[in-house]
Amino acid sequence: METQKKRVFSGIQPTGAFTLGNYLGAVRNWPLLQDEYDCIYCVVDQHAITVRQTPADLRKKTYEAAAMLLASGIDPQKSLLFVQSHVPQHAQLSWVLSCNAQFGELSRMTQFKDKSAKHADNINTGLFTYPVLMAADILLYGTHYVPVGGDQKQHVELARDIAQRFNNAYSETFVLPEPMIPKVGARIMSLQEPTKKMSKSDSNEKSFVLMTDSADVIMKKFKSAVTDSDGIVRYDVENKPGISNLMGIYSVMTGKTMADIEKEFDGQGYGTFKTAVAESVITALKPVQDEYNRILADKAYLESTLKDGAQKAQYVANKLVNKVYRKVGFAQF
Ligand code: ATP
Ligand code: LTN
Repeated sequence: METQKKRVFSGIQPTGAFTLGNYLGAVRNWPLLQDEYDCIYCVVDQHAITVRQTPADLRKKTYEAAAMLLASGIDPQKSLLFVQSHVPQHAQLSWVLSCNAQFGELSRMTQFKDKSAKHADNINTGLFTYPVLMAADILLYGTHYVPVGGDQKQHVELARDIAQRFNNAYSETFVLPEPMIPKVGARIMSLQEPTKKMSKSDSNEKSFVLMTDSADVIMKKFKSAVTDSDGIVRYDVENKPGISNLMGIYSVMTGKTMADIEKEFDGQGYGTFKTAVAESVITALKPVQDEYNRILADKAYLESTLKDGAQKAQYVANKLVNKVYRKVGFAQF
């Protein structure tokens, strides 16, 4: 008998071009799971409006995000790819889950604290209940594993807590999800302040590499990356955060271990090392960028892929929402 594949679900916000952090921490790993797992990937536009967006821009970025996921290797024959707002069951389940999530636990979420400090003029309730919608995304599809960067671990654990609480209150309904975090690349740091996470919303453009940056720009950004003054390529996150971050990037790109990298650049200056890191990134991104430009130009293909994905997702999600509605006691005719 064929055993059923385990479910994988992940999402990314269409809030701008993806950074190298998004790629190495999350997106790059998603296609690698397609054969072993039953994968669902989602462009989470409803999450994006927790921060003020320009409507025309959000629409454009939604297409761009989907094109970048396809260009990175997500194959719609193997995985489902769709836009969150096209599957209304996410918002439906989110309401029920919000009645099973505690104010206190949401108040402890690091991302909420960070984002409300950053957007002090717009601390809307959506920003606060963001992790509940994320729990709905995950729990709707009976997800076992959620491939994300290290910063999202807390949110996946919260989804698990909410699921367990619901199961205890109403009987077994949700699968308890687990985060799937890469060993290397889970937390790519800013190139300018290597103790801070690389983030696309950073005001200093030199702090991040975008997946759409040209080879010249990537080279320049790596060359101006902040390091230290001892001139030795050695992995030591505490004392050499800049060099260690570059080594992490180079390690994911080349598959080399930290020891290999230390040996390779023994006795050489940071200039040579930075050039090698930049080249490894340029080489890895080139085919993705070419494919991205090709797919983005083919709007009909993009739309039909997303439409098909949404239809299939709705079918799965609808069954779960019906089940949840029944369990909580909503009258159904
Ligand atoms: P922002 O920086 O604007 O808050 P973001 O870059 O974190 O947004 P998301 O859409 O929230 O973008 O994240 C998508 C995925 O990328 C998540 O799985 C997240 O964990 C991962 N990710 C984001 N930044 C990094 C990073 N610096 N290193 C590793 N993974 C990251
Ligand atoms: N919160 C995530 C994006 C996200 C997500 C999800 C990730 C929304 N829903 C479901 C995994 C599963 C973020 O900020 N990176």
